[in-house]
Amino acid sequence: MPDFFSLRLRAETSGMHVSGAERLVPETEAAPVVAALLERSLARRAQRLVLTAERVDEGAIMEAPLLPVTTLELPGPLAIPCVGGGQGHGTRAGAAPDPEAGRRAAAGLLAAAGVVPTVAARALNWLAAGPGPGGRVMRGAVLADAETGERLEPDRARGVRVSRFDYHPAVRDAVGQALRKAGLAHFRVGEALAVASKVAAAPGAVAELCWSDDPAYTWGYVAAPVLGYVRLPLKSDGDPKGGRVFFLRRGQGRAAAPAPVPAPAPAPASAPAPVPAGDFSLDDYIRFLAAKPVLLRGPLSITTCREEDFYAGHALRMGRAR
Ligand code: PML
Repeated sequence: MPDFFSLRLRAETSGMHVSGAERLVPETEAAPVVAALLERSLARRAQRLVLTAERVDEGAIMEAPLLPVTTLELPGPLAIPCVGGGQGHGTRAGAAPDPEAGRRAAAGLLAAAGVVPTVAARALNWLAAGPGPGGRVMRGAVLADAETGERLEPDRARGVRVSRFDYHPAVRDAVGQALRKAGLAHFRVGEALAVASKVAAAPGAVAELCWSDDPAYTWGYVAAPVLGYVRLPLKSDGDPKGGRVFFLRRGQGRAAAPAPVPAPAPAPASAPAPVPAGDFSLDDYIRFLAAKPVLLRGPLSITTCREEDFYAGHALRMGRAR
């Protein structure tokens, strides 16, 4: 195997972050991928582009499973029964039937994944109001203790970054095809699924809540090792507030935390097992997200499912507090 390159492109205008891109590719693919990243950023007419290319020893790379994707159908005019992919639903910006129902469902999913319900409610409010100073959106993610809700990111303005990850070259094309076939061709879905899959592979990961700060993109997700990547409408068209919250259970050395709600029985075939919280520090967690090179592998499952069917299928308790 050749060495890999971590490629990171940041686009800025007037000192403000406009967009970013992240790839981890074999050396032989680095040049065309750099060209494609530049082309995409140039099309957005950013004033300043900063490209970082770093050689990564193949031996340092860890493989992690892709989270299974579910688009959750909430009660409302667009509800359809639990079916496989290919519905094309949930991809259009502005297609969100009811973001309030989405946020209620997200709170239930977070609780089922092991986030204390009051912490989940607080996190929904952070993203709704803008989690940064003065209600601004953050470039990186909020980090929250799943038990206490304590905010743990060292820099409240920037948040924590997820970097050095990509789809494994052996599955990248197949993942793209599967997403397109399921009507999930929007670039945000593919990028977010990769972020969420790396985040779920971190030691101590409990769950993630995300919706876009793109005013025209109204879908978001709750992701967790025990749930997979669950898409749902989470905001109204035109709303510029959004971001990510990563919930973690800290390692030994802190007050011991009770086990999370569900013991999925049987575990869904394609969902990866949660990574146990071992003896790791907050620094270890942040370093894993930013620095550990991770390649994500399939198989990728994509389904559309009603909320109650989803819980039944996962043997999880709906919206349960612990
Ligand atoms: C989805 O449609 O699956 C949710 C994507 C969230 C994208 C968040 C972002 O990158 O802005």
